[in-house]
Order: sequence, then C-alpha cells, then structure tokens
Amino acid sequence: MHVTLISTDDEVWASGMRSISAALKGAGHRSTMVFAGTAGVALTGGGIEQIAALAASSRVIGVSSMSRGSARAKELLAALRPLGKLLVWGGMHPTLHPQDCAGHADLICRGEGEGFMLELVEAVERGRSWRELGNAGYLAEGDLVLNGLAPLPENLDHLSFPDYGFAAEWRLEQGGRLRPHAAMLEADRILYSGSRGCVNECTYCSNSQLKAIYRAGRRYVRRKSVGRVIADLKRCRELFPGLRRFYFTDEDFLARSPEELEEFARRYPVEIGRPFEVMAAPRSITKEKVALAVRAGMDEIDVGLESGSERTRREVFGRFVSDELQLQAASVLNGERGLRPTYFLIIGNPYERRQDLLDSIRLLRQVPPPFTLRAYNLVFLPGTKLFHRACADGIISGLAECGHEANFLAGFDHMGYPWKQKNLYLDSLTSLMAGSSTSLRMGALPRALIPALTSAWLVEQGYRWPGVGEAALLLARTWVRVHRAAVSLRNKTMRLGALPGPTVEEGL
Ligand code: B12
Ligand code: SF4
Repeated sequence: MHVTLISTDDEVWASGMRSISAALKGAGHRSTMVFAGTAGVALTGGGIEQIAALAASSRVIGVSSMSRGSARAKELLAALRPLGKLLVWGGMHPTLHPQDCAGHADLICRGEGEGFMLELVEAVERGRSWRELGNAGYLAEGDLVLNGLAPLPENLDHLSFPDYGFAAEWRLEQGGRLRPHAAMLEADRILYSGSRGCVNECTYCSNSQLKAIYRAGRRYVRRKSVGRVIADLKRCRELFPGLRRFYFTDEDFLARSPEELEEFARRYPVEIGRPFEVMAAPRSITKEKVALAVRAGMDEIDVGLESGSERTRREVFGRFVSDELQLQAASVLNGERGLRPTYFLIIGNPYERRQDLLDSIRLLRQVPPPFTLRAYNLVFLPGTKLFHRACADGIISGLAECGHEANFLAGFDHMGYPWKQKNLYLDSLTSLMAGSSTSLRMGALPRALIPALTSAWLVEQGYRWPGVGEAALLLARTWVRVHRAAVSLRNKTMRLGALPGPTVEEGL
C-alpha cells in the first residue's frame, strides 16, 4: 500500500516519521514523505494541491507533529479531508494532548508508531476495523476514545534504519512549491539517536508525561547496542557524502554505562572517525565518561543547567541537581582540552522570583569559561506536569496561552505572553549573557559590568521601570542579529552548517 507521511517540523530530520516510513517499506509498502514546515512557509500558492496530488494513490495519510506545528497539522488535515483518505495524526502532540487532536483526523496515534502504523495499514488492506488498535484514539459520537497503549519496542536494534529516501521525499518551499528534497544529501551535520527515553522526569519535559502514560518505569529508557549504532553511522556515512560531523540527539548520551562508552571509544574513531556533539544531563557527567567520549571524538557537549537557582530546579522543574553538582560537571568539562560545552538555561519563567534569577546569574559566573550559553523561552508544553500546574494556578488558561508554537531559535519572547513579563529586566540581562563566554565577557556583556548590572539598586529600577528591561532586550536582540550575521558569514566562508538543524550559534 502507498502511504503519504507529512511532517510539520521546520526541520527535516523527523526521525520518528522516518522510522515509521522505514518500517512500512520494510514490510513491502510504499511511502512518500513530505516536509510541510511549521509556519514560515505558506500553504497557499498550490502547496495543498501538490501534496494532494502526491497523496492521490495513498489510502492512508499520516501527519506527524510536535505541539509546535500542530496548527499547521490541523490546517493540512482539514485541507486533505476532501480526498477521502484515512487520515491519521501521530507524534508528540497527539500523544500528550489527544483532546486537541482527535477531532481533526479519523484517528490519532499516541506513543511510538512503527508497530501501530503497520497494523493500521494491514487493517485497511484487509478491510478490517482499526478501532481496536493499541495506541489508537478517535472520536465516537463526540466522545474521545483512547485505546490502551501497545508495549514499547524493547529492543531498539530491531528497528529499521531511518528512511532517508531522498527519491521519495519532498519539501514545501516559499511560494508554495513542493520540491524534491535532494538538498538533504548535502547535509554535513547529521542528527542521529541511538536511544529512546530518559531516566529523569523534569516537569516541563514530555518525558515525565510519556512515562506516566506508558506506566513504563525503567524500561521506558532503551538503547541500541553499540554495534548497531556503529552500523547505522556507517550507513549515514555512505548516504551523506558531505558528512563532517554527527549530532547525537540521545536525550542523555552519557547515560550509557562506562563499559558501553569504552566499546564506543574503541570502535568509533576507527570505524567512523568524525567529530561529534552530544546532549547530556549534569548527573551523568563524570571524568571517566567524558574522557571516553572525548577519546571517541566528542568536541561539543550540550548540558541543561536550566536554572542556576536550586529552588527553581527542585520546586518548579523537578530536577534534583545541586549547584555543587552542576559546577562539578562544568569543571569536568572544562578540564578536557578541545571540548566546547554549551549550557542551556530556561528563561521567561513566571515561577521564578527575582532572587532565583540573581542566583542563576551568580552560578553562571562561576562556570569556568570558555563555554556557550543558550537561553530558551519557557514553554508550557501541553500535557506536561508544568502545563497542568500553570493551568491550575491560573497562569495560563490552557493551550492557547502556553506558547507551544513559539520558536526556540527566536530568542526571549515576552510579547503576547503576559506571564513572561514578570522578570523582564533579569531575563533580558540573561539573554544578553547568552552566546560565547570567555574570561572577559559573557555574550554581549563584559564580565566586569555584571556586578553593577545586578546591583540591588539597578535591579530595583529594572523591575520598577519596564522600559529598562525592554531596552536591555532590544540590545540583546541586536546582539543576536549581529552575532548571527557574523556566524553565517563565517559558516559561508568555511562551508559549515550547510544543512539542517540549528547550529550552536544559531541557537543563541
Ligand atoms: C532531536 C530533537 C530535536 C531536534 C530535531 C527535531 C526532529 N524532529 O528530529 C531539534 C533540535 C531541531 C529540535 C527542535 C525542536 N524541538 Co525537539 N526534540 C528532539 C528530541 C530530543 C528527540 C526527537 C526524536 O528523535 N525522538 C525520537 C522519535 C522516535 O520520536 P518521535 O519523533 O516522537 O516519533 C515517534 C512517535 O511520536 C510516533 N509518531 C511520530 N510521528 C508520527 C506520525 C504518525 C502518522 C504516527 C502514526 C506516529 C507518529 O512514532 C514515532 C516513532 O516511534 C525530542 C525528545 C523526545 N523524547 O522525542 C525533543 C522534542 C521532540 N522537542 C521538543 C520541542 C518543543 C522542540 C521545539 C518545538 C522547540 C521550540 N520551542 O522551538 C523545536 C521545534 C523544531 C521545529 N518545529 O521545526 C519537545 C516536543 C514536545 C511537544 N509536546 O511538542 C520534545 C519532546 C522535548 C521536550 N521538551 O519534551 N528537537
Ligand atoms: S533530563 Fe532532559 S530529556 Fe530528561 S526529562 Fe529532563 S529535560 Fe527531559
């Protein structure tokens, strides 16, 4: 059977959708993938008609979306409805907020979708009902029916290699034209994940809720064997001729055991031999593990500090990591020559008090340079614990105000979100500190200026006169623009970052 799969990410990695496509192809079906963008590209100008033409011979159309991109998903589903195909919506948003999705498709899929999609296609082919399928959700006479979840695939080695079927994938471009997505072939920074799930349960992250709906406990975290990872990376090397580096998007790359990392450090340099970047949680950062990963080729590491206030981390984010542990992790990373750490911080958080932000700035000043800081807007991701808390506390009324369509690359965005304006001055200051940090400066700010900018008097003025915060923010935005222009110029000159996925610098 021919299935059309449509992603509403701005990004083209869509590893979940590619995995589903691979599973379908592995079972003898045909799949066409379309990357329809989130918001930047209009659907007008023939986009819908072209997608409809591609999907004409499909009996099933699957749409994949996070919460960001859910508006686009609804737009697409409504426009494709007249085709009379079976419309199914899967991905993080229908998983965590099925109430918002079920009415827009014939059915939704909660959770991991490879097995589900195979069963769905088989049911359609055989003319059987799909209503009993595990993971399925749908409206029956206006009531939401949510079937139980099928067990998670335990052994990720059994999953197919993601489908990079360049010949059958299309991207919607400005002006509403669908173009074959051959440009992907030029990608030089390849995203790859060898695991699913995370042991932690941060309140703002989807993982806490996913674990709850799967009631999966420890088995929620699954990893491919090192042998399988290496085999996949070899295939990437064959597929992407311009490959220069990997970005491992495992939620915590260093959560692997020292034995696994040892094997990886032994094999990767010989069999793959490309530098790579990972994400890791502070708790997993030990001297031994970092040294092994560096030996393998790790030269960048992204670490979520999220807040420099222990109170915020514990009481708001559910992250039980002490300041001491955060600094200890930073010191381990600083001790590795040639390793560039990037720290993430969440700002625009209405649960933070003035003192929390001052604590954050104090902690950041203790992190040994050089490093990069990225400060992201808090989003109350629908369905997460923090989303429910913010609704219960009356901070937001629900989906419409949670900020789920916000773009994490857009910098601190308080406009349109009254709940982000509480700490405008200190959040703006933190935005100014984002970017490269050296012993002399933090982002746009000379280190020597920070004590004055955080003095009790100036902070008081900043809180009393919102114009002070606005001015700081304007400065921060200008700084980001100038810096981005400089980075993009440098990238062009060095032919770096040709394709997709934000570079560290773009994430400022
Ligand atoms: C790598 C990553 C990125 C990368 C690459 C994104 C990509 N699409 O590959 C980058 C850095 C670009 C990125 C960006 C963003 N990300 Co991100 N990202 C991740 C991360 C760590 C891994 C994604 C992944 O590969 N998952 C593994 C695959 C197998 O899972 P999956 O995609 O969900 O797919 C499975 C199921 O959902 C289902 N499924 C998916 N589609 C479909 C379709 C059908 C028809 C069916 C039946 C089933 C189905 O089956 C799939 C296979 O089992 C996740 C964390 C996580 N746990 O997923 C966050 C995560 C997905 N990101 C998140 C967010 C918020 C973002 C941003 C929106 C941030 C922002 N505010 O801008 C941006 C959006 C970019 C955009 N819209 O263009 C959230 C999404 C939460 C939500 N409710 O939407 C997550 C869950 C992290 C979190 N905070 O909780 N991200
Ligand atoms: S450590 Fe990261 S991936 Fe894991 S639950 Fe927390 S935010 Fe999510």
